[in-house]
Amino acid sequence: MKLQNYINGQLVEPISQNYIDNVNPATGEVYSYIPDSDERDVEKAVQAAKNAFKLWSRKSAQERSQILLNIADLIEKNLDRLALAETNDNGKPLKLSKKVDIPRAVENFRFFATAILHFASESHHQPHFLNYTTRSPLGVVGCISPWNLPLYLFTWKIAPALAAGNCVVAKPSEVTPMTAYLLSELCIQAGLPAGVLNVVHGYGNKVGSAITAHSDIKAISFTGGTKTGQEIARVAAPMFKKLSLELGGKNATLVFADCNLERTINETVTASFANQGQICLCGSRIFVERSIYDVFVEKFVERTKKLVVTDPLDEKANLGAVVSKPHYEKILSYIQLAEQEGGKILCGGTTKPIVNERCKKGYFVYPTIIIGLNAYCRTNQEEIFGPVVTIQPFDNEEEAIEYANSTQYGLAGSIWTENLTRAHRVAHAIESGILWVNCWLVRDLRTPFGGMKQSGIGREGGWEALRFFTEPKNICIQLS
Ligand code: TXE
Repeated sequence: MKLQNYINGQLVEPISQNYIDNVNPATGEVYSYIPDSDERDVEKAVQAAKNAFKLWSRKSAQERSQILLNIADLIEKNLDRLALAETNDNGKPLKLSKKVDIPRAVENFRFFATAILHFASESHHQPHFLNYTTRSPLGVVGCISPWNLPLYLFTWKIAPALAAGNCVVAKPSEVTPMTAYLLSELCIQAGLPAGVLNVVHGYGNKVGSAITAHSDIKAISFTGGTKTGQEIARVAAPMFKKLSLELGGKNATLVFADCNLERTINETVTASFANQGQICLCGSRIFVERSIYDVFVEKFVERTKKLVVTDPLDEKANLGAVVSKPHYEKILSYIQLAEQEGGKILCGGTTKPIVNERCKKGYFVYPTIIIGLNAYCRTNQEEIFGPVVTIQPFDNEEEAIEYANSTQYGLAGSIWTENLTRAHRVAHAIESGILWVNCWLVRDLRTPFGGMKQSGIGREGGWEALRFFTEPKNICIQLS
């Protein structure tokens, strides 16, 4: 199967006529081909988006909302097909695609399709003057998304951009392009006018960089690696583009002796290994108060060993394959590094799980738990982005906070304690954009989402997203 770009309302071949192999990571087999597009395809997409902007930006919020709701309905109708496509592309368990990824894509469209109906701007009164602020769409914007939550994160960007009246040139990850392609088909069915959304497939250093560098693209919303984010900022900042960068993380899980231990074990195992640990919010460094360290480690290992790593199509799978061969190799290299740094592997490691005949060439990694490392070694400082966690003891709250804040990242974290005062105190002290207390990955789409330090700039979600995708203009009128 050959995927196509979606430009000016049409599904089209890349100008180069070249294609990239698309591999199913659970089987290691090539199963489709992705357009190897370049700056010429991006140029066509930008021109289409510029033309469409005149019409789309003048539509009422209700009209735009209705079309986005149509898209949401079509994603919902095609849930099974999209979930299977996501799993074949990404390696994640099918039940996860069905329960989380595709429903969230529906929610993203519904949330922003309705949010725009309530989006209002401010006015500020002075004795003889009235200020009012308008918020207009920016024009053409670029959305670049990663492979870990493909349709989920793709729609998290394009839905607010479109709702606010922008036209979009979007690039899904070349590692997981399938559901963005299927979405293009659904957008045509939903009656999205030609050119409003354009999806250009291909490599980051060709398509992604052409989007970033294009002078008619007014803003870039990006999720991906910190290095890529730096490169995008380097090119876009001198052009004064608006930037929203959601980058890597090395999130801390802080477990205090006064936590509800059973619940904490249950939830922190999920926080460690969900989606094979390939969620930017996963807790990859666990710090446990020394008095419960041994019992925590024992129970955590026991629970982790019950997780089933198998064919993602199997209902029993808790973990499927990791996303690609290079990523598989990266994860294994970090497990080896951890051993070189003096870490002790309590379960998992570099041994390849035997899955089944279909998946004998797939990229599977057992959930891996490492102890015996200090908080400052490379294993505990660099983002691994796989099913690998470390566990370390701490002696007091100050030490726990210091460890949590010791990395260059500041995306998310979780705190486990029954002491409410401590929960607030520690949450305030941690340098992260998102903190959960006695829970993990509870998402309310109205809340600001994003990180500090090297985890990025800007926030997504709710009004933050709609403000990002609009330009405010203040008008001041003399009243008397
Ligand atoms: O991401 P890239 P990669 C982290 C994770 C992972 C590492 C690298 O640690 O191991 O990043 O992953 C596009 N200009 N995260 O290499 O390359 C690319 O085509 C413009 C964290 O896969 O950043 C894709 O569409 N775009 C993370 C998108 O950027 C460029 C999720 C992300 O890919 C580009 C994924 C360029 N020069 C990885 N180069 C999270 N925050 O959730 C690449 N791209």
